[in-house]
Amino acid sequence: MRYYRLPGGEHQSSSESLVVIDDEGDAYDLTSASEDLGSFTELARAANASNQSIDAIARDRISEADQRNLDDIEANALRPVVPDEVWAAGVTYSISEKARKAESGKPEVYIDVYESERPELFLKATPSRTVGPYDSIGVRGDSDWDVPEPELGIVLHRGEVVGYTVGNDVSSRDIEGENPLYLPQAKVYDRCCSVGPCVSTSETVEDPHDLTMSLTIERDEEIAYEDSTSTSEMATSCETLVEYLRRHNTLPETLVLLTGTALVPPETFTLEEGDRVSIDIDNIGRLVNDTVIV
Ligand code: DO4
Ligand code: MG
Repeated sequence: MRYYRLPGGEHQSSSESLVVIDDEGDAYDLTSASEDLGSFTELARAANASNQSIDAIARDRISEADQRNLDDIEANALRPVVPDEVWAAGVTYSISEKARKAESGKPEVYIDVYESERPELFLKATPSRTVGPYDSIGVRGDSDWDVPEPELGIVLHRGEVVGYTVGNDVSSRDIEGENPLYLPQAKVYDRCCSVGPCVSTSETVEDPHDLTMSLTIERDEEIAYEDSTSTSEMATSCETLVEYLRRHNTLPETLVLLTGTALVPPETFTLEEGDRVSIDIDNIGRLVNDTVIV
């Protein structure tokens, strides 16, 4: 099932609601049924405490929940979770390795990491730097070559995989290309990350290594770039990424791990203010953001 965070319903005291779209495609406001289910994190806590799956708890509450209009869900969705930390993996697809080799004066570090067992993992964003659907993603004002990076996001609760979301690891290619040690500046800044529109549980996603992912960038109402690929192209697995992230590293309660970009616009492309970026991943949904210079 797919879980959204929305502004609260008309007759509710809570300012936000946890809304589920069930397997039949109907939407229910779980917070209207139980005030203790105000967010996906609270639902994950309840599942943990009762040793049930997240979807089983939601199914139990649906009969008492108000139905929500499907039309306004994606348009009004907020970040589905507010992750304490967002981490990201790099160079997990062959296309990303090629892009790094082309942009960097030190291509050997990328070839080496692509071929190594240990993945590249980096801290990507904090809650204040992470935006949700239809909010603006940021491009650094001191960078001239910037791209969205569409990535499958793994959602972890207390270190366990509880679902998947869509993520955008917005990045400066020229800052990282100048020197790999500038990676944190190429990756971490205001509005550098977007997640949403929902969390889709592992049962709904089925195989995270077999999902079609598409990227569309619109400029002045025309398509400036579009392409699609599959997560089956990933050279590592989600399990391996999670296993390395957890090593000697106590994870916060809610964390999103982005699994690396599989789509890279041509070298002549750079994001501009006003560009609309849409990322679709099968069985999850579409994450849409406009672009601002920060
Ligand atoms: O090594 C740089 C990061 C690459 C990255 O973010 C990606 O492959 O998605
Ligand atoms: Mg990336």
